[in-house]
Amino acid sequence: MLTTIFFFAVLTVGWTRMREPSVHYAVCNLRPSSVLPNNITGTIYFRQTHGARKRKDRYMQVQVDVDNVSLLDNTNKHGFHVHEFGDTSAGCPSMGPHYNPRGTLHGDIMNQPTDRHVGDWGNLQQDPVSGKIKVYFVDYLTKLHGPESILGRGVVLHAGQDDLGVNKTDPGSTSTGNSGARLACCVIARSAPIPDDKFMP
Ligand SMILES: [Cu+2]
Ligand SMILES: [Zn+2]
Repeated sequence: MLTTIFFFAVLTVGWTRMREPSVHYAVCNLRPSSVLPNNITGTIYFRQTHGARKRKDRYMQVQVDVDNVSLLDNTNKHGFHVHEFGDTSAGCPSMGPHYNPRGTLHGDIMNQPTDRHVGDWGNLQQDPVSGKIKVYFVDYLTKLHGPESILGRGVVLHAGQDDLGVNKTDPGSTSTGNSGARLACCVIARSAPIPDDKFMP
């Protein structure tokens, strides 16, 4: 009898836990690539509610705050992606190719999962006068939990504009969006809860 009660107690607690949404936080401290010196500094904040009831509430929220982006591209746009490795041993090139757990081609953040990499975040627009990038966006595909979690992987800010993979006959376009050199990068790390006011939707 006692065993039965215990069994159901464990089951009930387990079930409640499974249904409880959990909020995951991460940060990434952007620094210049050692192989392409510049003065970029910045922080990227991540928040995601795992198990939220509404689909939209499960999207990953990303706040990007970057300073001192030099004007290396006349469009003022910079490709921005998750790369496979959180490794900066030999500068940002050590982060390897785009994180691509599904074996798909490069694309835009707005594309279907079959037509983009998991961490394809398109372009960030810099302010041409101040050299700052201050952007908030959400992504339905990237995750801070589960088998495709981006924790421990790399984020790269590129010198050039991402062509979003539109030129299907160009291997550069379908792998990296021809985004050019890696200006700055950082490793995505689990963090303590981030205050709401850091996120500016
Ligand atoms: Cu990239
Ligand atoms: Zn990509």
